[in-house]
Amino acid sequence: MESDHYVNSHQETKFIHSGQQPDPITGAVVTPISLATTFAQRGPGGLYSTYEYSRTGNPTREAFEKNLAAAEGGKYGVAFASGCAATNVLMALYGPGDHIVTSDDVYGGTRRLFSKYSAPKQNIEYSFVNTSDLGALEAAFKENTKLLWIETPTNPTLKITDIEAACKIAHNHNCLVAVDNTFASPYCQSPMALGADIVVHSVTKYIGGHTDVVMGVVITSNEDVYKQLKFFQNTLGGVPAPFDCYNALKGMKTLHLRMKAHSKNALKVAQFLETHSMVTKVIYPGLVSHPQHNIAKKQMRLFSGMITFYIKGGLETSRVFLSSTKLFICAESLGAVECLMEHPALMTHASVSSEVRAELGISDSLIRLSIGVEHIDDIIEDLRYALAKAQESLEKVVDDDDDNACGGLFG
Ligand code: P1T
Repeated sequence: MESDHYVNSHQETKFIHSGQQPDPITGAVVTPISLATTFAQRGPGGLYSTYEYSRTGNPTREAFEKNLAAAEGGKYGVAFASGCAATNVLMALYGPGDHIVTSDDVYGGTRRLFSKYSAPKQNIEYSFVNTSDLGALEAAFKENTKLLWIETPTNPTLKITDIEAACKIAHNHNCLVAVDNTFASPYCQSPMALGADIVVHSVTKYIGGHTDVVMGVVITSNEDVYKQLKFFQNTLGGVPAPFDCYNALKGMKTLHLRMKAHSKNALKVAQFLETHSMVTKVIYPGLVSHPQHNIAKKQMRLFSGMITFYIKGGLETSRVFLSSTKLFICAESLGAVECLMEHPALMTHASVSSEVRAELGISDSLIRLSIGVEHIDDIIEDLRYALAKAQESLEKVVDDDDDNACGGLFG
């Protein structure tokens, strides 16, 4: 759906108002949840022509689609029942003989979709490359490359790709660029302003923001891509429920407030972790120590709320840490108001082969944090406690080893 007259407003204003206006009949300020499955084609006053059938078009969904199109600076938004459904429908635009270049470190479910479904079933060829390395990216293009898929920051190792530079390379090869903007959110990063043709979101994350909606969306200004997406939305049928669209719209109204709080807390947590003896490495785009910090600074308004770190020890220490927090909840997903944490190797990226995980640095010591908007002191206290527990367990393992050793450390 085409974006509306808030197109020249600031992000915050667009998030709150785009795609919505008071209901013409009741004056209701909030977009109603329109549950009707079908719409009368003829009424007493004449023809009603806007909607036909709710899979094809729904007023609540359309408000959300317009809102997201405006938020990302695109013309059209097309919503789906999940982030994976949105990615899948975009892949439906391609087929046998087409080649797609993709970031190597993408959400495990995206990698599974590409390598275990689209590649074997649609005969699409994928090259997984480190898109942060522009030389490697340039070398990956072929005659038949149709799409560059970038995830930045990546899930889970938070690699940053220079979106503007990557778009220039791809466009030189007559190739479209899609950016999965889930980890940044439309507030922290605007890929279309940097040249991207398509933006994809798992709405389930920062946009929803309250751990109560599973949804996805694709945004584009490309008329041809939009027409195909609309066709596939109606034909394949993976549409979101009106209630979910309402929830996601509600999430958009506070997105900027939440992203500021997530980003502020995350920087403090990252700085705390960097000083902790149980942490061997912290990855956060807002830290000067991040290898692509300068690119992140150039293309992100704020650095968002995702942190990954390597804990001293192995799987057992990770397990102790993950079971010792009181505030952080060990659960998949991210971008919520509450602090979440997870173990990518055993959870979100378990479907990725162990060889690929090893290449990407997704080891048993890697822990991913989604920093919430609780009070920073409570967040840090919780981490301090769980890290102390992990340290105790590590020292115990060393002691136990000593008990079993013949002659001790120097013996
Ligand atoms: O879960 P779903 O709404 O289908 O979105 C898939 C998806 C797409 N892109 C990115 C970058 C994602 O992180 C996800 C989902 N990720 C998780 C569930 C997770 O915990 O990482």
